[in-house]
Amino acid sequence: MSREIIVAAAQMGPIARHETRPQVVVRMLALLEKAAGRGANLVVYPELALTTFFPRWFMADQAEIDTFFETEMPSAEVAPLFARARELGIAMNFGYAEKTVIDGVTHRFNTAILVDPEGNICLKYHKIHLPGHPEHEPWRQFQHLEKRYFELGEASYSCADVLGGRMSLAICNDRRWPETYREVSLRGAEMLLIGYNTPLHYPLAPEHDHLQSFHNHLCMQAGAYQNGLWVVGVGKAGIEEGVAMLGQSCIIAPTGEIVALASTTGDEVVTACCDLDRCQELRENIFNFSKNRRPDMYTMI
Ligand code: CDV
Repeated sequence: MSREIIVAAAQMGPIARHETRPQVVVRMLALLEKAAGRGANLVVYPELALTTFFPRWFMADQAEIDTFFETEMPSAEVAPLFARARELGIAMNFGYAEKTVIDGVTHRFNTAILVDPEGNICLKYHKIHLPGHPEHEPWRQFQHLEKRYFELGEASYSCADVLGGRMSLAICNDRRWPETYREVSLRGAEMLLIGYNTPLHYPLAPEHDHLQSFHNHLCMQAGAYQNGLWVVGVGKAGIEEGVAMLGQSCIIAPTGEIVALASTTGDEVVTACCDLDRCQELRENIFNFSKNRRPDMYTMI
């Protein structure tokens, strides 16, 4: 049986602060239709795909902050996207800000979900490496307040069997950490889906600003190769509320090669036919973990 799936990286251009969920969903639907026209089985959207990247602003009023959060998924506004994907028989992954009550306590997470072709949420992930800072830092050109608005969640690294393959999720800054790829590959993941929002300017090390694109691909290509899995990285790109965001969305084979790459900073779909059996090219050879990996020597981790 073929284990080839057609994957669509659905990059999104800037989302303005005033853009409503229905307006964003219309854009996501257009990307979905384009992907369907190319035979896609899976569509991958960015981190926090339903809104602008709101952690760039300091907000003191929790009611205002909560306007960026979803309290149910699918919400009435996102339901048309679920319905159309189900109709087309396409699985999808996207990120959103989740507000939920667990045991009477309200939590807020930076969340990604995987929705199977039947429209069921089959995997949920809460971002593990939350970057930025918890307090207002007026010296910055823009804030990065993920540490203020989100908390670490329960839904950490795990996998779901979808479309005949084993899929896993991570979000943005998680892609820079080798632990992410190793953890999911040890769990058997054959494809890792990663949405991101990456400003071109990094206030703490502006001397690296020109390396954003290089580092984006460097970490995902290395993660793919060193763990023998497919990686799909999808950004929110372009000038969003005055902040330049990295595009360069891509699909990476287990060899580390980029097989599809976005060429704009707007809404754009790039696709690749991904043979999940290609993971074996690495996993049965140089990265045969059970034969060659030496956890007994890795005493510091
Ligand atoms: N949304 C992110 O996690 N962004 C970080 C930036 C702040 C470095 C990233 O790793 O791309």
